Amino acid sequence: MSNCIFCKIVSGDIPAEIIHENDDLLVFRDLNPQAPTHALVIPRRHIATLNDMQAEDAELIGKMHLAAKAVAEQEGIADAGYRTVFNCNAGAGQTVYHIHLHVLGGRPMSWPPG
Ligand code: DGP
Repeated sequence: MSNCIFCKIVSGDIPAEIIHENDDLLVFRDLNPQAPTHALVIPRRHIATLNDMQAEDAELIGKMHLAAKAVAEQEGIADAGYRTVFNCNAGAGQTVYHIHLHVLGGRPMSWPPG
């Protein structure tokens, strides 16, 4: 998608601090971190929201979670604990319409989220 910020990160047109990648996805640090570790796992392929996921995307969603786990281990937050979040649509706080899995850790977290 030509007007999607995260597609531009995938293509290299916008810089990002990439900390993990493979053929299916990228993980980079969030521009506006909400925790000492705050990374975003995104698929290389444009999918706007979780509502747009299809059954054939199940493996991709699984790989995104495996990437979150790998990044948590890499960042040294796996044992202490970390949170993964998909925001879907504006009511949940989604601001970038290319699905992304937030990976947050490095500080205590409360529940429920705001
Ligand atoms: P959400 O609110 O769930 O749609 O989260 C979008 C996140 O994306 C937000 O935490 C800030 C981050 N973000 C937005 N634009 C950029 C960017 O250009 N670069 C990086 N690294 N992060 C961005």
